[in-house]
Amino acid sequence: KSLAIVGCPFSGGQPRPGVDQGPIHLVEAGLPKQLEELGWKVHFDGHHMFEDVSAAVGADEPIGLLKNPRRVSKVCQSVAKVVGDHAKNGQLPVTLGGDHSLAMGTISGTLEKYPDACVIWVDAHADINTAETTDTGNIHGMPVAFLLGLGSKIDEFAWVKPVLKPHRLVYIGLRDVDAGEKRILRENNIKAFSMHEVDKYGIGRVVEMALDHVNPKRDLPIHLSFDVDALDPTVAPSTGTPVRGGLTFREGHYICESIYETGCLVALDIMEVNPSLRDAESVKQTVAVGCSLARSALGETLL
Ligand code: DIR
Ligand code: MN
Ligand code: MN
Ligand code: MN
Repeated sequence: KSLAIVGCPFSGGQPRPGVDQGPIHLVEAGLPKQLEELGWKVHFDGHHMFEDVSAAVGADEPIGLLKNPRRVSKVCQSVAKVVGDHAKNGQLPVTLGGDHSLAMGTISGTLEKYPDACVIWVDAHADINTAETTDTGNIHGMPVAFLLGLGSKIDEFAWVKPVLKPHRLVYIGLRDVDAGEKRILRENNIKAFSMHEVDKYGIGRVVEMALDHVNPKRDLPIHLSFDVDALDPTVAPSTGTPVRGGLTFREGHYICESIYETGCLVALDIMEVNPSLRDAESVKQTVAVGCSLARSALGETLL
């Protein structure tokens, strides 16, 4: 039972500074030790600072609408390698963001080691805009589209292979989905449980239905990518794009606990904690929630 914490202080997929400090706060709050106490052998060889990337990239003018495209691409490529290598060494990668564009890297890395893995994406947003549909140009709203191979091909992102199949992806927690994204979800038959379904069926049934869709026999590896903005802003206030009407504290943790119970988890992302937003108490609360979500996904139980 061995895991590797991959700290990714990176904010280039969105405009708000501070999300790069998320992983530093999560580690300083004691996450490595907390995971050790759950019985894991924890490898943490420091945060990945990406200095070589920033130096190599220079000014990084937009490509079409996409902002910071070269930095995002190079950082994600390096994250893919780190995550893939840890997975191949038998260490479950726990990636701490940083903004959610990083999942382009983490999921590429996971699928290299486990080509039949499925992805459970917990988020207020679908993060499935293409170069054509994006309103903001922020790449943290686009990683899923890259992984599915949707949208026009951009040379800079040629390393991202369309490794993810639409039927191996499921969403939980959506409530702020752009019009173009809704069309993409529909056209590609992608299963999504929005907050409407969470209200209607309860989180227990939603997780069961989500697993039935991507992992019917409970025998496929699972990559859980958790954007803390899936939680209600009263639960996780310090994040860049909060949306009201989100998951409760327990609903978020229930998702993590039930995925751990499948025994299929092979990679975990905790993304979009931004310690420079809101007051000190909110920051403390959001960092603590990031840590407790990770613990729940890695075996902490209530009894
Ligand atoms: C919006 C917001 N759909 C975009 N996305 C966010 O920028 O494409 N993702 N906030 O986390
Ligand atoms: Mn490492
Ligand atoms: Mn996200
Ligand atoms: Mn989000």
